[in-house]
Amino acid sequence: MRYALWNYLHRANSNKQQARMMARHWLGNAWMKRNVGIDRPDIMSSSTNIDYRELRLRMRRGCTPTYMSRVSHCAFFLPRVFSSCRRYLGTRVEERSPLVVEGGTTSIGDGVKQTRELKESIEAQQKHVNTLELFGQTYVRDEWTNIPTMVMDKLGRNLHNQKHHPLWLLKERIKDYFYREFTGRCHKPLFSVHDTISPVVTTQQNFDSLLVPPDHPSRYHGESYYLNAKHLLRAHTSAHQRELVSTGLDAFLLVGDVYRRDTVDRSHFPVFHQVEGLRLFSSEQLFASVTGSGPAGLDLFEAGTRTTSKQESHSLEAAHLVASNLQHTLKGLIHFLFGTSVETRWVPCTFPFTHPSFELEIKFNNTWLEVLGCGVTEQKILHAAGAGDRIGWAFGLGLERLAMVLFSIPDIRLFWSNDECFSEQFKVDDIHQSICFKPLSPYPPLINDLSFWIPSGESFDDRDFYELVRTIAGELVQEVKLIDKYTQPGSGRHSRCYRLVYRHAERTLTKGEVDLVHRAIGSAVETQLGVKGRF
Ligand code: FA5
Ligand code: MG
Repeated sequence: MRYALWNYLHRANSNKQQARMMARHWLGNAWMKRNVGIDRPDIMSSSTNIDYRELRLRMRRGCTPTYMSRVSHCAFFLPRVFSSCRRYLGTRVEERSPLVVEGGTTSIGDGVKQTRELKESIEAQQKHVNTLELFGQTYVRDEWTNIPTMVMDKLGRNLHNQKHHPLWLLKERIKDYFYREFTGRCHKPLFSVHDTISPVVTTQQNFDSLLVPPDHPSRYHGESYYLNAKHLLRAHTSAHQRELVSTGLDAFLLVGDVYRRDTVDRSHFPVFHQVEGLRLFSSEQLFASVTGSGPAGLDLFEAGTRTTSKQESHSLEAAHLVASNLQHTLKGLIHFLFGTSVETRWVPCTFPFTHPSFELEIKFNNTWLEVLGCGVTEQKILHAAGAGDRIGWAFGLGLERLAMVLFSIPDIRLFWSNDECFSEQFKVDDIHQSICFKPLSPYPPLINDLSFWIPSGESFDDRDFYELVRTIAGELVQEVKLIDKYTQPGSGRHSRCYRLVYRHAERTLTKGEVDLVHRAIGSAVETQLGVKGRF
């Protein structure tokens, strides 16, 4: 079937160079090298049509779901192949979102000849239609399921655990700070570290356990990646706070990959990594020995409490001490990582699970970049976790953002790079060795705008558009910006214009390649988001 697709791509494109490039992208470099390193006459047959019999046979014989997602990606451009895929795999290839990966990693069937085998094969196929398999668990799909291949492919990569990856390096430095600074009896580290907890969580863990109200926007379908109505890929590492506290821990760091449907720019990515920190104190510990930060802590605490009228259930004085200790700890961490070379500021904010709450921003390339959120943990959460009347703080920091500042990495997509020029720069013997990232050759951006009408009375969610762009363009798009909004007098319909900056992190893109992807996005917004293109 790959031959058939290659054949189709090659014949459908007058530009052979471009056809090769698309084929490499979708069929994989290794396959291309093996099979079409030099144009093979048997593949480049004289027929201009796909051999559908061959296609059907190969589909039945063992298409893995991942492979099917690639096929359906191609199918975006190849309606005939697409309908054929659908005919044989039913809803495994979704029309609305061609990049959705279905099922686990086993193949569908095995050359079905006998009736019994055929029946089994159909049953197995049906199972894949209705389920998703992740980390050995099966989840029943429903109308909440919305995980695209691009995200699925990143599951299990665990960049934070890959030795010498910049995120691993930063994690190790953060651990080192906590191990050195906070020790208990016999100099044993106070903080335990957990970095292998599965990112699949329940809505109970991600929201309810943290007092996120039922109507809170973070619960919207468009905000997160759901396996089904009850399970999602964690949107923050705070999802595990309650379970870890309830195991009796009172000081821990939790490092993990987190997933969000978010904006597209240099400092946001749908998959990123957070370090969660939490520390609890008994009131004796607190009043006897906690280190605060003097008047600066008081200012911070007061700024935070002014932002909301919520009543604290624990004493203001204790909360004040905890907030000061939190600030002291984080200031120490920033100093440990950066010395005095960065400018920082605290910004009061709100989280349902802490009060008061703050964000820390660092000046990076002349703009303020938010790197973490933190606060005094809501007492209700600690009670529910069985922590009695202890009180404490928690923080959640974005590893990518801190690493960008620390190593001068200009674009968040680079963390996923397989280019050795990138990874080699972080291979150091000592985790504290200073590293200043040398940017890979600066590949030029290609900028294309996209405008469309939204029918009057219809709502339109930017994030659906971002998601669609990511689904089709993958990591070719560096940034999507809304540059114009307009309402037509009379008809009441709205127009929007987005600017798409195409830029590959590791190579120069050609205009032809980008035009093709841009056109595909143009037709997908019409068919999938119900708008009318102005192109
Ligand atoms: C949270 O996720 C809270 N759970 C943090 C927290 C923990 C608060 C404990 C209080 C107590 P927030 O959504 O602000 O907060 O994300 C925390 C950090 O993750 C951000 O400061 C940023 O550094 C990083 N981050 C958030 N979204 C993205 C993204 N799309 N790409 C890269 N990094 C991100
Ligand atoms: Mg934030």
